Amino acid sequence: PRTIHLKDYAPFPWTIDGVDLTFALAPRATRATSRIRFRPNPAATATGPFFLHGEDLRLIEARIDGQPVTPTVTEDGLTCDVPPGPFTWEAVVEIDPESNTRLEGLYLSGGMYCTQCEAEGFRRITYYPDRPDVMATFTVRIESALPVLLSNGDAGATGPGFAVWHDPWPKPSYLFALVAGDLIPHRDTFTTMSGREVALAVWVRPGDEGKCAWAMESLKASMRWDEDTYGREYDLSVFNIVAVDDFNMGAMENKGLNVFNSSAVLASPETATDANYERIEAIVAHEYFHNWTGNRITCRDWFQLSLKEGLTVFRDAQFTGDLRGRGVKRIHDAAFLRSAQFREDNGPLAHPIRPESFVEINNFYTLTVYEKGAEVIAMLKRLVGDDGYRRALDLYFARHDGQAATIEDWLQVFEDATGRDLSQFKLWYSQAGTPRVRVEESFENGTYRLDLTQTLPPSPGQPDKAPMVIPVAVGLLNPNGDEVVPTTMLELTQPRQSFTFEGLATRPIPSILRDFSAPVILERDAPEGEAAFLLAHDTDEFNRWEAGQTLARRAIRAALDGRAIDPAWTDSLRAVLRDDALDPATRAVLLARPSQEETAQALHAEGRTPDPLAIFQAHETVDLHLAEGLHDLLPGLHAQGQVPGPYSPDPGSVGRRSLGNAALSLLSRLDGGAAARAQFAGATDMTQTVAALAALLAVQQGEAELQAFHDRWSGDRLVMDKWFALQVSLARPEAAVATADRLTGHPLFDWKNPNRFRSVLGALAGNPAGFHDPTGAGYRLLADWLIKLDGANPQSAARSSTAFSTWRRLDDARQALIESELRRILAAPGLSRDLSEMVSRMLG
Ligand code: BAL
Ligand code: ZN
Repeated sequence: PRTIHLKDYAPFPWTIDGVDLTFALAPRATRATSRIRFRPNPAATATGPFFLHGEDLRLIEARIDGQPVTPTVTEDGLTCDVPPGPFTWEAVVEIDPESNTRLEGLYLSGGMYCTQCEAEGFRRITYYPDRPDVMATFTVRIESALPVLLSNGDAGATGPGFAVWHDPWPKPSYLFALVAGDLIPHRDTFTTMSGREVALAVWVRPGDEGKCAWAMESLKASMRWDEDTYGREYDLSVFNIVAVDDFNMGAMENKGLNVFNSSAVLASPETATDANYERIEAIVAHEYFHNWTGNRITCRDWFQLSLKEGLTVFRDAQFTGDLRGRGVKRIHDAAFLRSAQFREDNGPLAHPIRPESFVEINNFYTLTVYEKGAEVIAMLKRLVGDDGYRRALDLYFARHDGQAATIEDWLQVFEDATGRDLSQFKLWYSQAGTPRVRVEESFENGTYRLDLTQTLPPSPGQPDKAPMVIPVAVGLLNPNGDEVVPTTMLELTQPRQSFTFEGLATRPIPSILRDFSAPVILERDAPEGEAAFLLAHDTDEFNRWEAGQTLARRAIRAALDGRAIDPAWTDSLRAVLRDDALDPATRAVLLARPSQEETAQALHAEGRTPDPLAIFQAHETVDLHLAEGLHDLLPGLHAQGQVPGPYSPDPGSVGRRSLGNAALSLLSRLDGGAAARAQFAGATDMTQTVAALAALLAVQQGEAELQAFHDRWSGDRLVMDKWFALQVSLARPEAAVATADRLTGHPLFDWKNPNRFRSVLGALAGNPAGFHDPTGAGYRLLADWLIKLDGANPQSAARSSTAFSTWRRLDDARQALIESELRRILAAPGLSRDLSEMVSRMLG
């Protein structure tokens, strides 16, 4: 397969004045007729043959300016002789949605037609220059007897058996969408800031119509927020969301017609947890925000993916922070980044936010492009300030509306709006890996000095790195707990740099990297007692939590090394947990300890070989220690989670339940599961049910509850995903592989459904001690399933293969076992470009 390089970018030699598409839908033979008006692109730097992408299409006929032509058709497209001036291209192709198990292009899910075109699915629908810098207006006619026929833009003519849609906004093909089916709408309206009324609808399969209200609320909140916060108004008369059961991603921002994985839409108190409600709210917002950051301004090429994804993740995080509390949102995001994106950085899949090359772009929809991409924007905002950020964004929308832009364009608006030179900052986009910042300090004659040293470890293809711009937010506290120096932004730009604070009466206690001001690893030998002090006194919510994490890390390390755990941890936690002035959500995150993955990374960084089983056992020891140390508080904290009245996903109620359930999970380590069993029996919503079941499974209880859950919910697809996932992710190390293997034989295990596949095989990868079973049985099971899934859905198979990505940090025996599985996958006949690129990169 061919490698695509950023440096080879060249504009398409033609531009498009308009696209007309007609679809005659049929499960095995859909006819797509295209009529595309091309003219030479005045901005083209070179001419070339007229090449249109196309895959798995049957070309019936083609015409240029009405005359039949015979293009040269290859596996990935066609070429054709064309006139030198403007011309109209027409083609009729036949496609087979029913056999499309890749879920890219036009396919059938549960009897409905739907599409997924990002990144390169449109070429499976018709011949087209399927690249994001070719933008055009589309008119779409759908012919089908199905009752609901949807496409992008505003509705046009409609009649028995057909509907026409016109999208007035030029867009790249990856934002095209079509949906046809027997669907029920949940409708509402939204009046925009300039007084235009927009018809909103969430479309679902019959039976799901009672589960749409939350997605609709989230949509309206997003539309209002983007007006209030960024001055961005919606620009069509309709906005449709459709829920689809079989979907590779979470959702897709097609212009005016967002298509969603049903797990990111459907919610009712009985079937969805608080976490599901929060995820729906965030994804609805994310896709809606793409209307400006992604659709109105799109990407010049796929190397610029973070231009829209990093920015849109940043925007959805701001939105969630505004609605649900900034501190806790920041803590959740940082914890996620550390365990998931730092993990990506910790092995052969490490790559820059803007990669230089790829074989299959689907493999770069990664945590680095998305989450680290958002962190980089958060740093930019810290460096230029809130006003500078707003000016830069206003300029970005004004200057680039209607364009396909680059990271250079993005940074240029910041330079122009703020006068700041961002040439060094730009390294965040090109250098891979997680920087480490070492902190040393001294205090003399009233002057406190911080010496910061930055290093960036080598990553694939990048042995040597240049120093980055790292904003380090610091505050200083007096030993009595008062803040003597409020949060100050230090800008680390050199390999080593000193910062001084003068005129201090006593040696201060530093609070460093407040609000997780940069996505780095801080290295510091903190004096005894400092973390406990900060846990009690820090005014920064993130660093207060971080102090608790530092104590938890020490406890885990003591357990790993067979030492006694310092009681200072539970002692200082007791004080904050008893503080009723502290909101429950904050207290809940204080009860969570670092993930097993974080512990593995920390050991690896010290040159030790992480043993997944030993790490699991150490975390178990620490959980038991925490439960015992807090035993008298746990029933009271658990009781706070019983929120009276009907279920509501408001932040206050969610916070209370998260505290109650964090306490329940510890309590079950002491009471044999009694409280969890009682909660399960009395629960009236899915949050309380799942928390109780999880608490039971974590202590090897809950057989009867698992069966009851199955019997109650076997008809609900999304709820059953939880049933599958819980058992696998909470299985004891020695039982996890067998559990996963057994569940793949369950009659409801539909492996071609990405959600269901992940609920078993993804959950196995999420149970490190189980997956890394020393016999290699977990590796074998996953490899078998990846090979099988690859034949049907390469994109999902490639994504699931990341379970192996940290293999090089394991012991020799495990490395040998994984290497032989990776080689077995690579040798599988007919392996996809997607999976072969991933496995090749992992083998290095
Ligand atoms: N653009 C792919 C799905 C998402 O990031 O919204
Ligand atoms: Zn996105």
